[in-house]
Amino acid sequence: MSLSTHLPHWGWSAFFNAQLELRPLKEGEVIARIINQERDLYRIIYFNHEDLEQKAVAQLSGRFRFEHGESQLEFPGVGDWVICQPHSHGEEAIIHEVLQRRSCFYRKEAGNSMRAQIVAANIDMIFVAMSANQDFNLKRLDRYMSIAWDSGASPVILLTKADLCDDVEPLLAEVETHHVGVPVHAISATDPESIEPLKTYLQPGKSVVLLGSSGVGKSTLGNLLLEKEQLKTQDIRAADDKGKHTTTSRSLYQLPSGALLIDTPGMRELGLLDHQAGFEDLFEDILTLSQQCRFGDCQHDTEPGCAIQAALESGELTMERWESFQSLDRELRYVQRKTDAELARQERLKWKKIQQGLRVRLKMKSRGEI
Ligand SMILES: Nc1nc2c(ncn2[C@@H]2O[C@H](COP(=O)(O)OP(=O)(O)OP(=O)(O)O)[C@@H](O)[C@H]2O)c(=O)[nH]1
Ligand SMILES: [Mg+2]
Ligand SMILES: [Zn+2]
Repeated sequence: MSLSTHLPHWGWSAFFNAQLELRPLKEGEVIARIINQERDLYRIIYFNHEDLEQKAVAQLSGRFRFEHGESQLEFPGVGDWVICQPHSHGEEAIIHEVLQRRSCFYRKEAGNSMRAQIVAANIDMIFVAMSANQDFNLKRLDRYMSIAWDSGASPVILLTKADLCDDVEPLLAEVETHHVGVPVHAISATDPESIEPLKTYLQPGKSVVLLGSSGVGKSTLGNLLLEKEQLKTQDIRAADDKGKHTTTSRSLYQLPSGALLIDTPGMRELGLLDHQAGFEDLFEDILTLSQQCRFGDCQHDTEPGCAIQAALESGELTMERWESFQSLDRELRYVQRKTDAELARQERLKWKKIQQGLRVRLKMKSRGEI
């Protein structure tokens, strides 16, 4: 079966094509890309037998759920390429397989440490957005940058709302020295020219994801790049309401430039990462103190030169505060360990599956079956 020549416009590449040698399409199956996800409902794009672009609502097959029920990271997310089977009328489909990802990032669920969920898959570039107003915070940027580096895609830092900052130059310089080699741009929705430099990243078939805290202007930028008001943005009146975020699900859009853009909801939705962020801000004094301990791996117990013990003695740090830090810290470490173990297990499973596939192929080859 020959594939649609339009697939590369949605980001299809040789990397995915090669996977079809191991798992060829069966009768009636098509290649599709996930363009939106809301819980277990997926919206997909594919090309029908007349090679026309078709959107459909898709669900995972029972067999897929059964086989991958334990490992959330194997479930599809926005940007994933899947093998699916459309129903006869074409507007609904069943997802059978998720192709191996070239890059991805996931969120850990706060309440349930064993669960992690794909935020965006198969992305080439991450626009890490942080506003240049009073919300500017280098530590938070660091956290987003570590998600970005882990994903396998290349980050670009955007200082948004530059119009709300008297002088953006010092911030630019600070970010540049902190993240050497990462492109940094100051942009403002009120100044279309500030968006122009971003267009060099928006090459046809390349996928870009917008990442950053709620309210930094991701969807506003998305609309400017889409050249139309397609994404819902926060009401001006609601701008002080930090409790809610405007974008509630992740979606992929085709830009006029031919690039693909994924908009994501803000930080709160990023689960545990957010908790850790809040934690670090909450106990900034203690984290600063602990950097002053003589030994880098100080347990803040009986070590000589411990800045925490000294602060407890002098009264600078109360015992109550130190204890609440310790209990939260223990909890977070525990959650982190559990999640890491689960992720490692899923990674091993994935490689096992790939190896098994190869073994089957070799066997078939030796028997002259392929
Ligand atoms: N002054 C100024 N306001 C901006 C700019 N960009 C966005 N805003 C405003 O900031 C608010 C939040 O913008 P959104 O685009 O909805 O933010 P978001 O990052 O998509 O937020 P979530 O969807 O909640 O994650 C809106 O009221 C925008 O009008 C900018 O460059 N300058
Ligand atoms: Mg938004
Ligand atoms: Zn110490």
